[in-house]
Amino acid sequence: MLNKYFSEISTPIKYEGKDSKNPLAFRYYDKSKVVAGKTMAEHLRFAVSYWHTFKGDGTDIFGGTSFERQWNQHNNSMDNAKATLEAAFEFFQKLGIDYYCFHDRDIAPAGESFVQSCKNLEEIVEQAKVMQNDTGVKLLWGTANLFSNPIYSQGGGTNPNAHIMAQALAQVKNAIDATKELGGENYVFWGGREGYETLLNTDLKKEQDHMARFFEIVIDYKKRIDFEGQFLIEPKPAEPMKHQYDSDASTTLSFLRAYGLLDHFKLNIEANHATLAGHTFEHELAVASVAGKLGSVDANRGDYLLGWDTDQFPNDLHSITLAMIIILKQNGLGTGGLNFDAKVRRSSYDTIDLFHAHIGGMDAFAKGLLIANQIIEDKVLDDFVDDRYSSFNEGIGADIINGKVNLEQIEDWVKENDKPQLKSGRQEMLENIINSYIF
Ligand code: XUL
Ligand code: CO
Repeated sequence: MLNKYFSEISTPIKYEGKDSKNPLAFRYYDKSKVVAGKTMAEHLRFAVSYWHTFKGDGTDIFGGTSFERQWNQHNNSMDNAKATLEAAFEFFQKLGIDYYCFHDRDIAPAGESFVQSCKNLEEIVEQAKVMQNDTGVKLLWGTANLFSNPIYSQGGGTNPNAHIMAQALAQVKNAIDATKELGGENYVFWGGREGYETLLNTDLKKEQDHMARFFEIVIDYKKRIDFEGQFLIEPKPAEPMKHQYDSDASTTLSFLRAYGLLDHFKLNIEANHATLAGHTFEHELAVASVAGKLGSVDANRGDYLLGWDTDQFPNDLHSITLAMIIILKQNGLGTGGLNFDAKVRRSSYDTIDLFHAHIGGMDAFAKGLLIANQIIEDKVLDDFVDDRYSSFNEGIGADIINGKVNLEQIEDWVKENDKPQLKSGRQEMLENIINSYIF
C-alpha cells in the first residue's frame, strides 16, 4: 500500500462496531455485511470526489489557500498532477473506498493550448489506469469542467459563440474518451454555466435548442465508440449562473422529454442542489426515481443559514434515511453510486480531517441503509400509503381510473353520494414512527 502523503494513517480504516470510541474507525459501515441480499459496499458504492478532496485548498471568495497539502505545489505542472494522483490512490486505499469521480481539468492541468490540455489528460489517464489496476479502485464517473476556463463564462453548450460551443464539445469528447479508457461506469454533465444572467442579451429558445443539439452530438459519439457508461445530468438551480436550464429534477426531465432525449440520460441528484432549488433531498430523489431516472447521487448537504452550495459532508441521519428508502425501493442505483461531492471546511487544515469527513459520511449512509431497510421490511409506510389510496381499488375510484365513467356519470354519482368521508393523513404519527426507527 502506498504510504507517503497520509502517514498518520498506517492501516486501512476498519469497522469496529457501534460501541467503538475510535474516531478513525467505522461504527456502521461494514463493507461485507449483507443487508437485503447485497453487501453494504454493493448497496452504497461510495466515491471520493477528486476536485474537493485533492484539489480543494480552502479557498473561498474572501481568501485564498488555507490548506497546505504535501502533494500540491500550487502550480499547473504535470509533476503536481502526478503527485496528486498518487495522494488520491493512497487515500482511497487507506479509507477503503471503491470508487472515485473526476473533472478533466482537476485530474490533469489545462495546457497552453487545447491540444496540450488533451495531451495532459491522456498522460494522466495512463497513470490512473495503472493505479486503478494496482489497487482495484474504480472510476464511478468522469466529467468535463466547462466552467473554470473564462471562455465558458457565457456557457459551454449554450454559449452564444459557436467556436466556444465547438470547443466545449471537443473537450467533452476527450473527457468521455478518458472516462471510457478508465472503465468509468457513468459520465456526468453538470451544466456549470449552462444558463443565463440576464434576458436582455439572451435568446432562451436558441440556447435550449443548442443544448439539445449538444447532447445529440455527444449521444451519437457515445454510440459510435461503444461507451457503455450511463449518461447523467446533474440538476442545479443557480450558482454560478443566475438561472440554470437544468434547475431541478422535474425541469431537467421536461427538457429531455421535450427534445426526445429522455432515453439517453438519468439524473445525478445532489442533496445541496436540491435544497438550493427549494426542495428537499428526498423530493428530488423521489421525482427522479418515479420517472425511472434516478441514476446516481452526489451525497452532501447544505447549510440552513447559508444560501449557497456549501458542499458539506452528509451527516443528517433523518434525511439520509429517507434517501435510502427511495434508493432501496428502486432496487439500488445500478451503475451509479454515492459520490461525496463534499469538502472539509476552510479551517479543517489537516489531512486527517479528510478521513474524519469521509468516515462520517460513510457511516451515516451505512446506518441510514440499515434503518431504511428495516422500515421497508416492516412495511410501515407501504401499508399506510396503499391504504390511503384504497378508494381507487373499487367503486367510483376504480371506474374513474379505468375510464369506465364520463364526466356526466361522475356528476350523477356525486349527486347520489354526498359528503366524502375525511381520512387523516396521520403525518405526525408517521413522523414518530420514522423517528422510532432512527432512535
Ligand atoms: C457543482 C457540483 C459539481 C458536480 C460535478 O455544484 O456539484 O461538483 O458535482 O461536476
Ligand atoms: Co455535485
